[in-house]
Amino acid sequence: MPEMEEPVYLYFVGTAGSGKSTLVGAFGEWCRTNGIDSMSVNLDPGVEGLPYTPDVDIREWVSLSSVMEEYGLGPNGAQIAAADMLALHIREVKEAVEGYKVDYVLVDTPGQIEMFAFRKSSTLVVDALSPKRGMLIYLFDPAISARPEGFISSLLLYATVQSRFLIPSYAVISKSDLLEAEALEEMRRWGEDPLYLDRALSSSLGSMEGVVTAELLKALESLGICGRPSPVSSEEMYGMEDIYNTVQQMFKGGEDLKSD
Ligand SMILES: Nc1nc2c(ncn2[C@@H]2O[C@H](COP(=O)(O)OP(=O)(O)O)[C@@H](O)[C@H]2O)c(=O)[nH]1
Ligand SMILES: [Mg+2]
Repeated sequence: MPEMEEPVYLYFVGTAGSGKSTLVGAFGEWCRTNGIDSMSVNLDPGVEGLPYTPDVDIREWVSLSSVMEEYGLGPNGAQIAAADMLALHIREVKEAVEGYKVDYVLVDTPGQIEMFAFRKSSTLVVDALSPKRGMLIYLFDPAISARPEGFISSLLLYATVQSRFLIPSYAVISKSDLLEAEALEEMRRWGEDPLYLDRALSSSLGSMEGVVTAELLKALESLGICGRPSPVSSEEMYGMEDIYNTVQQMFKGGEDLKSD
């Protein structure tokens, strides 16, 4: 029997409310419709009410309410403690995932991005789950990023997660159904061309900020941090194919999506 190839892990990352959980559900649905084997993993110990039913759920091992109770912490402290405790159970998570034998593992990361982006535990998690076959799907939330100053903040967070995880990444604009075509095109161009973003920024801010951000944006441009983000909508179910095709190109593991 040929050896099963390790699955590809997709980590959905973005600011709170950017649509990670909804996209994990919608992308899983899209995979089912297209005959692609995937499963979902919830890594948010504090979430209440997910828009999908996770196949593997960190809350089975770490729950926010029991961390609060056990350590006498408030919700903020408990979030941090729970995010760190997650790493202690990552072997159990991995074993549970391996029981499914799928090609793609869709990982829903903690609601608050700093729990994932800034903590050592999450690099341990990514290393343990997918040392070679992992990819970040970064969500730009129109609620924040439709304005140039919000886009920059989100772009810097994206640069942060990229430098921390050192696995391939792909940027999307989530909830694209909420945007007018023109606004969407503007955001896509900002991602593609940071100097164009700088121009948009200087017309909306004063000149002082402009000096610092212009230098920053030049650096981001030469590092090739973003590229042109793809529009995605979980609500209207589009953009899933772009994500899939990008992952395919990166790992060439599974089957190509058949076009008919
Ligand atoms: N219009 C629209 N709303 C969305 C979409 N995806 C998510 N949302 C809404 O955005 C909010 C936050 O979504 P959620 O998936 O919980 O975000 P998370 O915190 O990143 O996991 C919810 O109210 C969702 O219904 C989308 O594609 N279109
Ligand atoms: Mg969520």
